[in-house]
Amino acid sequence: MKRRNFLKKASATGFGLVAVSSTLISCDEVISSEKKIVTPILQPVRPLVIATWNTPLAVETAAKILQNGGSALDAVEQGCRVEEANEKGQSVGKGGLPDRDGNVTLDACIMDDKGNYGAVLGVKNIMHVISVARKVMEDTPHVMLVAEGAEQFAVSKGFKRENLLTAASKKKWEKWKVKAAYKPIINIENHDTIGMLAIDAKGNISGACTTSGLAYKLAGRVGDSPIIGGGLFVDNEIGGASATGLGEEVLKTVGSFLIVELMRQGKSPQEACEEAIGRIVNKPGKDFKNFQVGYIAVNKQGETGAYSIHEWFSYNLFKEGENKNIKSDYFNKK
Ligand code: SD4
Repeated sequence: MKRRNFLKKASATGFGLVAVSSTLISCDEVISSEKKIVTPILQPVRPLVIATWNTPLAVETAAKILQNGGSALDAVEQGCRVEEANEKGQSVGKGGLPDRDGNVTLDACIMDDKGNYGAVLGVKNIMHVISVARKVMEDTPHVMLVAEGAEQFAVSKGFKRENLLTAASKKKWEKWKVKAAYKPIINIENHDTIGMLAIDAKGNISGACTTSGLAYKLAGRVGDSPIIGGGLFVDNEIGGASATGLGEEVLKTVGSFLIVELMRQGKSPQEACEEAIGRIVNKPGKDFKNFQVGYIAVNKQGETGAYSIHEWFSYNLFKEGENKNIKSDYFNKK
């Protein structure tokens, strides 16, 4: 079969070659002459990094690791550390906004290409919680540690205790305290909670997610970010997904797991993200005007997707040597 005919036939039979960002490397040799079954061989796009919000430095850091032959796991850990150390970002790491009592508590999780997972929840005084989550995954038989136990574990592994409340975040909290209205409304326009997914040169996928959670949350509140299947899920056979926004809504729909399972059933990352947002906004009577949720996803071929409830969600994508911030498509077009 000639290549042109093959392409015509492939799109007519729903192979969707146009939408696939992978490179077609061969076609003739995979056409069985007896059954005429066409199986395009696609070369996945790699290395690749995708991360929530405007996080160019974090993505660049991860991309450099991958370009030097590093693993997706190292890439997502090191990428997330950039945002944890960025004091200007007020929803992650040092400089994160505190809970209503003035304590900065961090949540993080990491998942590798073998399906291993580690997380820490509600940790005070430790900046690089993503690395603590990795230690939980690699050095303990457990998957989650919380609060004081997680902090003690971190210290036992050589992490330094430090004050995470910066002067700028303290000032904002003090201003909030004047009225202390407990309305955990998530800012729709901009955040820096980082969920990151990467594919390395071997084609393996890993993911990580780190946050200080909702500003002025009740002490002890934990959102989706450190919860497997909520803020993050990776299945190396299929792809990965990560979430940002109002964690309660992500958790109620097990958003990241849902996206990966939808991709397993044949949906593209974009279609899967859109359906996951649909599960939130299409609940009868759901008033989604005042909260944001955004998803990113990647599949094994390196196709990516992103979708949010409202405008202004963006993500950074490193692909084919370029690192770009891209505005996500969204549901609430009015
Ligand atoms: C949470 N999903 O704790 C996080 C918040 C977030 O940018 O994404 N903020 O619910």
